[in-house]
Amino acid sequence: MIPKSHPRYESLMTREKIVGGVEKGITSIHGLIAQGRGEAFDYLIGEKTGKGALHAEKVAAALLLLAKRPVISVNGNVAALVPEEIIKLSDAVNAPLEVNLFHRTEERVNRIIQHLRSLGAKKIYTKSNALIPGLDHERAKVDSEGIFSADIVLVPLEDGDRCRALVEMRKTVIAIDLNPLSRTAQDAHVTIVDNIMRAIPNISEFAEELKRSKEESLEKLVDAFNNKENLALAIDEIIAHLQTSQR
Ligand code: PTJ
Repeated sequence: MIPKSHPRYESLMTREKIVGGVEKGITSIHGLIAQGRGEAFDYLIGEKTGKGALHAEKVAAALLLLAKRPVISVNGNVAALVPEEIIKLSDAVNAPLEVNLFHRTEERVNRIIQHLRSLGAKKIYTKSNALIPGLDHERAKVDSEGIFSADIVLVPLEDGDRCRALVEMRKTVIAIDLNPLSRTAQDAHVTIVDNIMRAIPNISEFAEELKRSKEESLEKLVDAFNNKENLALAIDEIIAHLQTSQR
């Protein structure tokens, strides 16, 4: 039992969620390593949503609202860390979920689907009847009506090459990745350098706010966004945070 008064309470509770995910068989053991890597970057950004990340979250909400066939990709870490929040976002922007795993086993896919359904997920693409071209690992397996034919895909905590393959399929890719230097972060159209625990609720909040906006103003927001500049801002924010942390 972690006391609420512990100075690292939130971070430790997040760890508990990931460990719980592994114990329930929804998160891969490699997910623990990914979480550790994420934590290190979160430390560098000051464990808060920076200006650039907030801006990317708003643009992501606009893109999801504008999309004709948006899909939210879910892996074992996402299912353990933010299951309710991802379902709420799915409802807010009308984007079905699809489980897509790097360390894929049919058992884990089914457990994640059951977990999401038990928490109220309405629309989940569950077939694996199509392949993303150019990928020779398990992440290539997708639903022909889901990720395969989506126009916009939200990919939180990616491992790299699927993001590029989706971009090559001419899809618009929104990534959530605490590492601004990762291949995913560099290849996506909109990269949110933030912890998924903060990013998903923020995107949902922006979606609720932007729902009332005209399509043209959403398009304006999207067109004005430059991912390279925003990634450079994320790195500047890390440097600024490190400089102010020096004693
Ligand atoms: O469930 P599976 O089989 O699909 O596997 C999922 C993981 C995440 C294990 C797999 O995709 C993987 O190995 O990913 P990587 O290569 O470790 O990359 C994960 C990226 O997400 C890294 O750049 C981390 O910094 C970042 N990351 C980790 N935790 C978080 C995060 N970004 C945002 N929020 C986090 N909580």
